[in-house]
Amino acid sequence: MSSSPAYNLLAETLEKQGIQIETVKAHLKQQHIETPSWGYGNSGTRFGVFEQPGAARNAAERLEDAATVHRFTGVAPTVALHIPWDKTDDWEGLKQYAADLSIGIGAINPNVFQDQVYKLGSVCNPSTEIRRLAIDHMLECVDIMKKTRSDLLSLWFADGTNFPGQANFRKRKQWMTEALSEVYDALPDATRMLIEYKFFEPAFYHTDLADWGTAYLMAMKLGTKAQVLVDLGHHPQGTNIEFIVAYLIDEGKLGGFHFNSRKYADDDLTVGSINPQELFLIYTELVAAELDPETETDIAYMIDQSHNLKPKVEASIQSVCNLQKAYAKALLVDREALAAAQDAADLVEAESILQRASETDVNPLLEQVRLEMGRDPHPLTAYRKSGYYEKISKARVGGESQGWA
Ligand code: PSV
Ligand code: MN
Repeated sequence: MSSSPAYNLLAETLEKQGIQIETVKAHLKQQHIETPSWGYGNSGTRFGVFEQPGAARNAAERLEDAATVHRFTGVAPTVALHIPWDKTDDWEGLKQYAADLSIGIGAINPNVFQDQVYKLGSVCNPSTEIRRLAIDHMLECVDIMKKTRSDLLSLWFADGTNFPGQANFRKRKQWMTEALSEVYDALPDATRMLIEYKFFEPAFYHTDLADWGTAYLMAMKLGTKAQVLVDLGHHPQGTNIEFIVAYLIDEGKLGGFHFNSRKYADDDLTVGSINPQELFLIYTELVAAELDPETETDIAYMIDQSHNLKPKVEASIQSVCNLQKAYAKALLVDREALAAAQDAADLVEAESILQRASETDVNPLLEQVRLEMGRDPHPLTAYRKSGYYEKISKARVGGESQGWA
């Protein structure tokens, strides 16, 4: 297969640095990024929802969009579902439709935050009946995992309080533990529960699972099938997320990611758009673990973005490409030289090694990888030319929208 002069030059430069380009490409070809079904339907903020032409109205249309993102990128072969937004009476049919579209169903996300009954919380609600409803919904999702052959139950709770004195923190911690234990015990073999934390919102005084420590504690109590999920939008300003990532990996408790980007809080901006350096540093830790034969990891790489304003499929393709870029750069870090600089306490050299990798233009490399995978080297341009957006804009008119909006 022919390659561009830019790629040849890059390959030559990297080989001189002792970096095996074929190994780097092999890693990039097996990258797996899951896109969220809720990124394809209409969504908005609490101030309003702006409808988009062609927005997916139901689970089947969301699968079609996810499959389109995979078709153009080659590295997004699964889609996460949110229940009840993606609920259907025919799980077998939906699973088959996904297979027909050459994608698979990924994580199942229960929704215990939107129904009116959850106004004061779900598993930490003061009402025994509402706590039961929330647990039963999660058990229903375990059943959906069985029907769709999903191996991930991804949990996020909006539970928290808004006023001092509103509730008893310790009681709520015990309710959370009881609920998670019951669901954990129902998990099928070879599946995992991912526990997502978020430091605030929708509650503003306290949140029951506010940080990696509280999520980790629950995962520890439950057992090996429970791990922590890191959503990049769920930390206070300035948090060193790459450090959290390294810590969780070292404890065997990093189960998954929700990628997005943020300026202020949980903004759902395009991953890599605000702080690409942070994303690179996170990937640097992930690749370090991937390359270490002593470290075992099983990390689900998922995007969690609701594209309120950007055309949804385009925004997803753009996000996937940004993740490829961050991963590629992290694969170019000279690990041996970095370890030597760290051992010698050569701070300037250590930082320069990271900078060299992060400043490398990896576009020619990614274009070559896509060509070798039988894809167009420029996914976004190819998608825009494909006529898919025009087709869905015409076809998806009227009808009930099932989901956020
Ligand atoms: C909450 O902010 C969150 O990050 C959770 O993952 C939800 O499931 C998702 O967003 C969708 O609203
Ligand atoms: Mn999330």
